[in-house]
Amino acid sequence: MAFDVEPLPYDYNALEPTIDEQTMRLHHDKHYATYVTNANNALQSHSDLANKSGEELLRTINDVPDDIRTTIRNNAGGAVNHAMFWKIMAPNGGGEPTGNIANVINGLGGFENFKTQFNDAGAKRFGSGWAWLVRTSSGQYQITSTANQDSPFLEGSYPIFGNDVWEHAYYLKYNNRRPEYLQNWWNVVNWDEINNRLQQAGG
Ligand code: MN3
Repeated sequence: MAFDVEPLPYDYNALEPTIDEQTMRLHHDKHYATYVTNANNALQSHSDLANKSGEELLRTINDVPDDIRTTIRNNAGGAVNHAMFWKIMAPNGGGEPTGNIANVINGLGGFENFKTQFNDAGAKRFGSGWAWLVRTSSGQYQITSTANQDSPFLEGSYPIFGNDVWEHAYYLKYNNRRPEYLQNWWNVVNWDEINNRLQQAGG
């Protein structure tokens, strides 16, 4: 399949003051768009992979030919991760979790405890990567983190939601203060979309 640059579901400045307009413009139009372009370029020479979705490509990464495997891991990963990221944020987001995700989070020790653990996973990710809540193939919910653009799909887990802790996600506004970004990010979390993803994950 060819990846599309999915438009932001809100204006570039809609997540202010949590995430500034310039960061959103660069992050969406440059960083994300480049992952999409690179993934599509790699797939051009492999028409046999044309029917696979991004999720399928990542779930079956070992079936992707050697010459493009790393490119797909990084760039299909980047395309899929960011397509999720834009949607799980919203201008009127934040607040306490609602619906089924509230039950999952309560099962993991409650929202305050959950935020602390999730932020810790993001803060301790050395270099670039993501913090995640995943549903494993055996139906367990876990807070994890991955390096680079590695997707939980690579390990057979479903990414319920994740936060991007690459410097490009926060550096213009927060500089080196990643923990402050992680803390503020909860103000723009879109629980409705996260509940949609939880359902897709089978939870
Ligand atoms: Mn990013």
